[in-house]
Amino acid sequence: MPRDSLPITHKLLTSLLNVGIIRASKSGTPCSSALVAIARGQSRLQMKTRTTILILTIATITCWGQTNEQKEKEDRLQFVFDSNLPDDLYDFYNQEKIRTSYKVDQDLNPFYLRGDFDGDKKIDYALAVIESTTDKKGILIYHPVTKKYFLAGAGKAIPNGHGDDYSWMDGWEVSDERTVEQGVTNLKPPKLIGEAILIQKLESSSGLIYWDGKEYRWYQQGD
Ligand SMILES: [Ca+2]
Repeated sequence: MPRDSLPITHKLLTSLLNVGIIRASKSGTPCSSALVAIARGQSRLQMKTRTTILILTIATITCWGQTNEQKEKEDRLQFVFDSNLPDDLYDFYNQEKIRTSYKVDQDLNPFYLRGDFDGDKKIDYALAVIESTTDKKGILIYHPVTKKYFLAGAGKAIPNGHGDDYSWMDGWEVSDERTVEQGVTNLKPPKLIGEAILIQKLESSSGLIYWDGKEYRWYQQGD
């Protein structure tokens, strides 16, 4: 078996379970119960990737009739987003308290960024999210080394920022600036420790979200 096939299989199956494409009902059909067991790592079956894909296809077709058209569409979209998350970010986001509190913002492209935001030379992630209870948009920044996460927007206002809802945001990227120029306010530009995240409202304003050693802060750039 290829070295990576089991973790990938596990991730795919967990995604399907999470979005309800495969249903683990109490009575359980033979296909669903077997898949649930495999997904939870309890099965001793040594399945090859091709076999898994075949079973997934059959299970998807078999279970498809259980959902209505709208639900199918949402589940499929969620599955696509889940499947495209890097493993570290996927494991973080799939913690129940995170997943139930924040939806992935599917209106933003890309929907996550990777960079060294805290300057420790290890990869961090920023995920575009919507706070489930308020529909406020923002960013969830995750440091895999310490397993800590930080919010900007989505219900949390960071220092010098634009409030706790980034619904106006329509573009973002990892900034390539190493030295920050004076912005439109009197605030002195920060000395960057890590990579900053450039947030834009297209043809309008822009700002940087940067790590100051303790927390993330905003620095306004354009109007
Ligand atoms: Ca880092």
